Amino acid sequence: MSITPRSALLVIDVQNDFIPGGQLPVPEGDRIVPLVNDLARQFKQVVIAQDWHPAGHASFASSHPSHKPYDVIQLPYGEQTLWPDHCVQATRGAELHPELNLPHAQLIIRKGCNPDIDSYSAFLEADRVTTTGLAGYLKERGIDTVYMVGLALDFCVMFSALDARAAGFNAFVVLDACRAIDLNGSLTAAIEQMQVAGVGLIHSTELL
Ligand code: VGL
Ligand code: ZN
Repeated sequence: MSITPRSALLVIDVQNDFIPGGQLPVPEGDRIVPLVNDLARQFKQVVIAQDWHPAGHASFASSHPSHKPYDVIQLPYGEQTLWPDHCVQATRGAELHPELNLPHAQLIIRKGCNPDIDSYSAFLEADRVTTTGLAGYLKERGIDTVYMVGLALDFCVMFSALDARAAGFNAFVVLDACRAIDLNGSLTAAIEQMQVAGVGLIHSTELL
């Protein structure tokens, strides 16, 4: 596989709250940053996804007084894992990691902005109907292949990869440029689901 002018890199949720010390830390989340920067230099087209919730978001355990973080509840669109408050719009925790170096990224797509609906995927909200517009943006630019890196592998990266495939793109996840939350077997399940969907699981050495 090789990067072409029709390839884009999607850098997913490399934000302070997902880094150790943040509100919803992904173990070793900070370790991917130098590799993400190196990979990004290989791409002309770089898109950044940013988890960007209003205060009181439906995915926050604090919005459901009888529940605690990591409980799973039923919302109108289906099952929702409840999280600690994280990536609240315009807070320090929502900012991109300070060492992320992506000066040539042309689009930052913010997701999870609807107070009632979560959005792990950078393409489709959790109601599975509302789009972020990202597929249209990429298609209008002639992109046919999307490479994904970032956090968390078993949530936002996986759902973005599945939706990239569903939208007709070739999709690759660069595993060593991701880290997982791994909640109740979510990492194993994510790998399986991506394989079934035809998402290529690759190592950064295949691109560098
Ligand atoms: C994420 C949980 C809640 C992610 C975002 O970026 O994987 N996970 N919001
Ligand atoms: Zn979130």
